[in-house]
Amino acid sequence: MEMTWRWYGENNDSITLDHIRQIPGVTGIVWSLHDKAAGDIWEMDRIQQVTDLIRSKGFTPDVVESVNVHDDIKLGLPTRDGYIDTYIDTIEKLSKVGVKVICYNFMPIFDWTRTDLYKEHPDGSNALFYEKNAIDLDPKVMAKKIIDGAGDFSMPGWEPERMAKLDELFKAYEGVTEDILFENLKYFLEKIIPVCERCGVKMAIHPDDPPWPIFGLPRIIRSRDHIARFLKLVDSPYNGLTLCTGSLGPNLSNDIPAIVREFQNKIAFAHIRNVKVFDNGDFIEASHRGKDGNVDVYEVLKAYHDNNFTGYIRPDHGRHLWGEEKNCRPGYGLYDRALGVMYMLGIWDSLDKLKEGK
Ligand SMILES: [Mn+2]
Repeated sequence: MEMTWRWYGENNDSITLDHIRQIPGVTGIVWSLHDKAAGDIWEMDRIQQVTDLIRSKGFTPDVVESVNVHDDIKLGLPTRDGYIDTYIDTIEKLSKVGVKVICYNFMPIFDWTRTDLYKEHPDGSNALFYEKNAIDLDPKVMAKKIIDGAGDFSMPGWEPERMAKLDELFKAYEGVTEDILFENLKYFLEKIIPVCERCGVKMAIHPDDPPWPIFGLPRIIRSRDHIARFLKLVDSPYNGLTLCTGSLGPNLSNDIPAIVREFQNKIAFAHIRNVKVFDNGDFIEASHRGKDGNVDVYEVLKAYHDNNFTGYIRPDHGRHLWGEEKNCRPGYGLYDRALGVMYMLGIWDSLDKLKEGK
């Protein structure tokens, strides 16, 4: 496996590439052009500039997270073909600089959703929190909370311009069921996967977060059965998964180590994150240590290790520690993710030794 780190780009992240170089074992940067909205053209010179910078610091730029999918594609509107052409153009350009994996999601309107970006843990750190009952609120109230809470940082998927069109978007999604969303995803994949096969770029869909429908919108990548259905839409080694333990984790009936074992050959990118789920269904993001939450991180990593996983892996959201609150992107501080890297590498190195019989 290759340990990576999500970085939001120069002047767009509280963390620099020089910081990341000092975390043991991190060899790849997961990047994107974060100022691009879904459907925008990615210019070759911008792509070249970022990947040159990443390489100049000794990292690989093999994984892009994300290239966002326009809602017209998810909705299956006649305008989707133009947006799919633009998406294909981006895949082709990214392949030219050596990108191997593109992470994306197919969630209607909203990206990951939380009710509180800075919920305090008993130890005084704070983290992203989801209160089940608060989600019945008006989605506009929710959007405002997330945008305001993020301060000066723009939140991918929660761009104010998009949120201003919420009424329009909700109307457009009226009548869009799970089956229709699957159909529209299949149409998109049938157009892009042949391009990916030619270019050597794997598409890796990210599960829905949280793993259940919200605001009456369908969500289709949220359990073992949904993943199995997704993989059958287009059967290709280039149609794969970003397996995110933190997205599947809040539904305790998701047996994540079993999911990893079953679909491992289709997992291009592993997101490791821990969540602590409360009896009432609320959940908070916890340290990567398995004992601090409900995700058995050891068993997940063992599932990857047993199958000699050679894909990309990264620590996902961490808590905000040691004064980071509001000085970093929510969930993307330095310290807790760095601790997460060390926890994961500790487990991985031990598993290596055990396998070698040492
Ligand atoms: Mn994730």
